[in-house]
Amino acid sequence: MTADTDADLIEQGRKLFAGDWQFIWASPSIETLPPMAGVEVAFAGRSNVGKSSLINALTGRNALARTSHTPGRTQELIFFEGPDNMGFRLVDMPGYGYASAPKAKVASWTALIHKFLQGRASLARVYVLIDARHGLKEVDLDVLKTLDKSAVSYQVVLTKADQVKPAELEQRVVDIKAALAKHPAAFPDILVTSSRTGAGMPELRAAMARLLAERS
Ligand SMILES: Nc1nc2c(ncn2[C@@H]2O[C@H](COP(=O)(O)OP(=O)(O)O)[C@@H](O)[C@H]2O)c(=O)[nH]1
Ligand SMILES: [Mg+2]
Repeated sequence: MTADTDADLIEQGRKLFAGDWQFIWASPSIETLPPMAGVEVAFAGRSNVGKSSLINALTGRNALARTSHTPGRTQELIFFEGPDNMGFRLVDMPGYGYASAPKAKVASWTALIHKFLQGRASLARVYVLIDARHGLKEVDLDVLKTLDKSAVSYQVVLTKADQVKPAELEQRVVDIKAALAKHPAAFPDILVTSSRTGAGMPELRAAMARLLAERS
């Protein structure tokens, strides 16, 4: 890729998120999902990893996706749509791996997530968010395995990069890349972001602009 295409994609990504994003649908179950349409990109990750904050940072709307200090509060698939009926949606997935949740609840979230990942033709990509302070955990690896079995391409996005020293961040990226080598369906590259500082947002928007261009 040339520097020019890079700059073009960054600009396309900026435009994609410059307009007014809206909440369109919340679904607590697989039966109540919105009809499949357009191109959907989902954000998955452990509770509290920063999914909602990332969606807010991407769209430039501080309160579009609700953020919470109480892990595990979002138990629905939440759909957001971009402006001008461009047919592009973001999906905030229910967080997994919430340690103190009752077992039955964990099982029902897991079933919902797995069903969604496996049966959604409009779903073009899943971004798996990983906390830069903690790296990959056992529950994350389970989700990667599920994604390997689904037809959806996925990529790891490190969150909260502002909380980690540069050397530690570099090591985390190396470790995760090594782990991803065992997951051929995963993008080998990792996006490093911070919703707090905005780091990595132009690149993540550009990645979605490229995906949209490939899909349409
Ligand atoms: N320092 C820092 N904190 C963050 C960042 N992103 C999210 N957080 C905090 O992490 C907590 C959980 O974020 P939230 O977006 O609700 O996570 P979710 O459960 O995955 O949706 C909140 O207290 C956020 O303020 C970030 O980039 N940097
Ligand atoms: Mg959330």
